[in-house]
Amino acid sequence: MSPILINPSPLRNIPWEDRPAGSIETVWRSHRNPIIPRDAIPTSNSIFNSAVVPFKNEFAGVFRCDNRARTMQLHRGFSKDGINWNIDPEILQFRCSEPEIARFVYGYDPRVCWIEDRFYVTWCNWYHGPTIGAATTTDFVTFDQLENAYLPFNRNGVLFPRKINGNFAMLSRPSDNGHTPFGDIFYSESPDFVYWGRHRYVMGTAGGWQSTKVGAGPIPIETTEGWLLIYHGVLTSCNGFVYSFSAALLDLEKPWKVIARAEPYLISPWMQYECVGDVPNVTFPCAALVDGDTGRMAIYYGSADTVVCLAFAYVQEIVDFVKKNAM
Ligand code: BMA
Repeated sequence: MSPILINPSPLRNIPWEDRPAGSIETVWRSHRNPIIPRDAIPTSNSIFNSAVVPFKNEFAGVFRCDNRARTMQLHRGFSKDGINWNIDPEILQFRCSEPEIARFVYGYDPRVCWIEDRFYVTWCNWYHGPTIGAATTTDFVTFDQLENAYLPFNRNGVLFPRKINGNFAMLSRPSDNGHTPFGDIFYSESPDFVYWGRHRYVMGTAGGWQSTKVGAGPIPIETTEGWLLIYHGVLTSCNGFVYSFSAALLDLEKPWKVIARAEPYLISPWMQYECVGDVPNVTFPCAALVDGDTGRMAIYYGSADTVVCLAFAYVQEIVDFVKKNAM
């Protein structure tokens, strides 16, 4: 049992590769990267920034598939091993009784979070601009769309996996209508998943790799040291944005209080598949699986807005990294 995890669930079939001999990295990449190619379904231009969860002793997920008209769509997918994925070529359909919300224009960067008795999917959803869309599912067959969480413009809506102060809790990144040259992480609560409030500032930009904007990544992981948040940060180079990721620890009951935050990145675009693609120099994590018995983590991230990749780590080692390298 990993002593640091709170309420750990075993996940014996978590995808895993040992750290390569001689590696000094806290997070190391799969030698099978990219694990999902851009053309895994016949209509796709690219498949990236996607979310996976354990499901019925196997795995399921919601995938960002930009099609060959370059419309950003969501698709569901299933996998026995978390590495080889069958992505449904049909666009994911939502049930929604509210016509104002039901009109789907585009969706991207999904996250999936189990809370109490169902999965909640959040994504960047068009409603007169980007905002946070939401839906529930129990079976990855029927998806019931909920009210959008916020007004436009917002992105990177990431739920906590349990209620906090009796409320649903979500991180988000208020933005603009375009490629947003700014961005801080905020926290909000809701008693009913309709009305969101108690908005709190969590953290903003810092130096270097996270100097332009930051946004939450996978669902935070509850540890005895605080919520372990993996988040992306953006640097503006003379040649455009560079997306890296690292981690922070947030207070368990007041998650807007940052306990520690790493100064260096954990992963930055180094590999060819991260540096070359539709948008060069992007590593963008949207999901992490954790095995409660060993503390092993499998982090899913989009590379260069083109393909899905996998990296591995130990929860304890990322927590140690954040504390040792806190800014
Ligand atoms: C952000 C989002 C992400 C994307 C990133 C880099 O604004 O659109 O989906 O990975 O830009 O293009």
